[in-house]
Amino acid sequence: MSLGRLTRGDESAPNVGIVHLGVGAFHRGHQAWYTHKAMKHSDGDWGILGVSLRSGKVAEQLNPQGGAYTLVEQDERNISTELVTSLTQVLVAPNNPQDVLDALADASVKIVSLTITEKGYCHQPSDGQLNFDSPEIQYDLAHPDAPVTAIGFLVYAMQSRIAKGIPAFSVLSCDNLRANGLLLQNLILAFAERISPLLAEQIQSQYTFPCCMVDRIVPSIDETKRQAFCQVLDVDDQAIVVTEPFHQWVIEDMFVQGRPAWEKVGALMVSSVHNYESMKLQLLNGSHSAIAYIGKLSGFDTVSAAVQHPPFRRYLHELMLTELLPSLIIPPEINVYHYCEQLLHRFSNTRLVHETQQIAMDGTQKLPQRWMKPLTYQLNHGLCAERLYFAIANWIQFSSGKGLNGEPMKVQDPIAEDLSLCFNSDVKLWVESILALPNLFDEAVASDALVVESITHWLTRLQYVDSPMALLSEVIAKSEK
Ligand code: NAI
Ligand code: CS2
Repeated sequence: MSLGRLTRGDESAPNVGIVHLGVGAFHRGHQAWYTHKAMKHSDGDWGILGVSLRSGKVAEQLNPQGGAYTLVEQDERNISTELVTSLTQVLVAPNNPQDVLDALADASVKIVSLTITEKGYCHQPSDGQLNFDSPEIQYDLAHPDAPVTAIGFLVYAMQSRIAKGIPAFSVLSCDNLRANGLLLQNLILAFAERISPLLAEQIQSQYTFPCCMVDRIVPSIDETKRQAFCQVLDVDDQAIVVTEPFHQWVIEDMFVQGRPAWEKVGALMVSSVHNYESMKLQLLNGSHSAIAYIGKLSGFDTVSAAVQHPPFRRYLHELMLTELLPSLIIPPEINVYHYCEQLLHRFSNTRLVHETQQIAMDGTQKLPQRWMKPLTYQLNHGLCAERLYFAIANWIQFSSGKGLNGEPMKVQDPIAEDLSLCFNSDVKLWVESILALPNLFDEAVASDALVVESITHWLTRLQYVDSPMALLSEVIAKSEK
């Protein structure tokens, strides 16, 4: 018998106070869930109107359900489910951009949040500047009535609000980017400046862009797993998300028209998020990327399978403590050794099918903020960076599109073609051309002889083994010299 479709039940939709761009798995597993709980705790008109800037799929999943979906929290010991009702509806921007501009310009909107992936910001990863060469940015500069990027939508909506005298909203980036709010503010101002310097000034003086650190592992879910959960729940939920019990949200408290009572349901409101964010980006995301590339080349499809391997676990633990940690200032209330242990525990959660392929995606957008600062710091302080060089060598091998035994690797990256063109049977030339790719590595790092030599060493060694795991003892031995 087919299952009935999930609905909101007796709950009416809340009034909208937030527009969210990019209603992917993460938004549903994190901010929409926090906002749902905050409204249950303290009321408030903080319903979320979702916007997809890409496909209509998520709208087809959520709209027939009145925006409601089930959040499943799962680890080896516990499983719990919760109906989340903070989302009201999802608009699909390519179908009707004007509707999205109108929604953003509506006076009821006090916050616009985003999870559009790193590449959705159209910036240069090395220096955070807006990429004016991006065809989408050029398109948006010429099409104020039908933009396609988040930057275009936000600036034109702000322009319309300012013209109509509607008060500003706050813009909350929830993507894994360093100083995400500041970065987005600079991109918005650079775009607005091209329209008119006055507009840029008005935006700068009226709108705020709090930075925040977001953390919760929310893998994408495949159809088989979704259907299995639906059978257990006895309802057809097309928008289900499966996540871990852990969740963290640290937010700079600078909202121009108020915010949900997120602090009542576990979020930490602070004046500066910098140290939390660097800690998470380097220790969690930095390790995650190492797991993704080394794991993919070793034939591990999931994070939990890769970290079960004891020598790899040791490598990760040492990577965190000796190479990713020294450049960090850890917030005083956090025991970083416990934090790292907890990360390994979270990565081991076999109930989350977190594919190494998902994390390996968009490496050129992710690695500059995950590996570059610790690498530069280790170099400048004469500290060991061997495990990072090894991880970079694995990323370069993965990015060629071929594994160690010639098996295909699926490279999903905005510059996938450039990456594969860098391949050279002379390994040193291969490394040099990767390091010379524009807007990726710091120049000082890319031209450092030790960096080139060390990555070349590991990439060469990879050519002689079937799996990177065969080199872990060498990596550890070389690190201890
Ligand atoms: P997802 O694949 O489920 O959703 C991605 C969303 O971004 C979709 O709405 C898609 O339409 C949109 N998008 C993709 N490319 C875009 C572009 N060029 N311009 C505009 N929108 C675009 O991914 P998920 O899991 O929701 O993750 C999204 C982001 O959230 C990540 O990239 C990361 O920055 C952040 N995040 C994710 C976590 C996770 O565990 N999934 C945890 C912490 C942060
Ligand atoms: C992951 C993150 O996909 C990735 O690159 O490293 O999305 C990770 O799951 C989250 O940041 C956890 O908070």
